[in-house]
Amino acid sequence: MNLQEIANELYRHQQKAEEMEKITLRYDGLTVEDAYQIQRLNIDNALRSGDRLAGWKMGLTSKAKQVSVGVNEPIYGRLLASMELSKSTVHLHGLIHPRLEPEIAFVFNKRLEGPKVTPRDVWLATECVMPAVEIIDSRYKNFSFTLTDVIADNASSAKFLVADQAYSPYQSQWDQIGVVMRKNGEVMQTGTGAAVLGHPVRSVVELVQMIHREALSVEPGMVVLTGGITEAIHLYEGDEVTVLFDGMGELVLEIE
Ligand code: 0L1
Ligand code: MG
Repeated sequence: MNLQEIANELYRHQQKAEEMEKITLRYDGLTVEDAYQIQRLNIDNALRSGDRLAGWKMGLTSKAKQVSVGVNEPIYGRLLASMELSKSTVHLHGLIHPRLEPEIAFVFNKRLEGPKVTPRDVWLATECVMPAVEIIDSRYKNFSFTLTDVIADNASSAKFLVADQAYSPYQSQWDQIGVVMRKNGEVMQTGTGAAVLGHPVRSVVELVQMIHREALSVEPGMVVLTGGITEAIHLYEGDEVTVLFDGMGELVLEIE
């Protein structure tokens, strides 16, 4: 099994926005470690083309998502600078079957590393916390995959947007932040920060411990998307999505 070839195939499908069969249909016995190697090789292709690692994302952080994929731990993916939206207009061109989910983003001013990182270490390294949304887009047909498929596919990463306003990490109880997501005026999803592993800070702790297995760390200036607060909603041309974060304003996205 050539992990580089699998990574190249995923990269090509992502670049052309063409869906593909799950890789596990062809590669029996792919391990979680193999899948993270494929993810890294896939991202290396982007870095060679001039992109930059902007941070990390956590996925499958809610019980509901873990159950739907049949796992009991979250996964991580890599965020590239090219994935970050600078304005709230989202172009569907270049995406296959995008979905959007509300998240809480952390931005760091110190390196975070090691197997024993604690929530206190995370707070000490946090510059600010920001409301955010992630647009996920599986490269697989029907958005259907196993754990190893989705890890290799960079945890379905596609785009993300953080709010204009940043907040002090100490300003809020991030597990109690309520979120209401509306599409075209209709309430589609509601949730609270506690949906993310009980508290979004726990997601950062898990991330640091997981990437330590590959001798990697969260670097100053990086952003971490901690995980979906609600189920993701489908996006279609012409939609207007608003995501209201309790006491922290609203992100408004126009889908074109
Ligand atoms: O950000 C996420 O939680 C997505 C992780 C991968 C699973 C999915 O695509 O729903
Ligand atoms: Mg997400």
